[in-house]
Amino acid sequence: MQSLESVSKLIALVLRHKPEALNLYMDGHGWISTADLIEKLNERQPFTMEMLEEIVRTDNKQRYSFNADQTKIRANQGHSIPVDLELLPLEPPTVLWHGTGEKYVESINQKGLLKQSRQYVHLTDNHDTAITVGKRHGKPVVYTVDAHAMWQEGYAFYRSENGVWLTDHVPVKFLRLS
Ligand code: HQG
Repeated sequence: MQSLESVSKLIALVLRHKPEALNLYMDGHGWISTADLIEKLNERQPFTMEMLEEIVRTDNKQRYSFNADQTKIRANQGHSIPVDLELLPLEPPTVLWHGTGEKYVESINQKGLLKQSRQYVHLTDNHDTAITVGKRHGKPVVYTVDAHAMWQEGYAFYRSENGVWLTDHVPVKFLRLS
């Protein structure tokens, strides 16, 4: 039997990037029917609501949320497909951080932080988290983002259900290598 961790990876793929991988319908707010998801996963290996609840409850980044009656499930952030998570603009902390790979520094220093394939640029209020995220891309480097100045100039920030800060683009003038 596959581990819950590998099922979780598949769920992340489906809920963030590719609902069609399991032939599932996603609504405009990123929700997928819980019953349909369980049915599709159960076609591959025995899979129950209890297992899904455990994945959602124990996920180390709290990547997923159920709606109130648990009939629907969605990813809290990280989408590459356009979904409206109904997040409200929120004043950010004075500084935020972005961890990335050293190999991207030259390009980031020219163009600022771009969202690339995702819906937003992902920022964190935790420096250690930024280092961990950066390690996913090779030798890590961390940028400090002058979020306060951006907010004052009218840039919108959002915070996902699991505490990730999101924005559309961080121009170079708000970035400092830390
Ligand atoms: C880089 C994980 C060149 C950017 C994490 C990043 C996060 C540029 C990469 C979430 C650039 C995109 C997202 C530019 C940005 N030139 N490279 N101008 N601007 N980049 O994976 O932020 O574990 O799409 O620095 O915790 O690394 O999946 O974004 O290195 O919250 O739940 O382009 O994914 O969460 O990479 O990670 P990604 P990310 P999960």
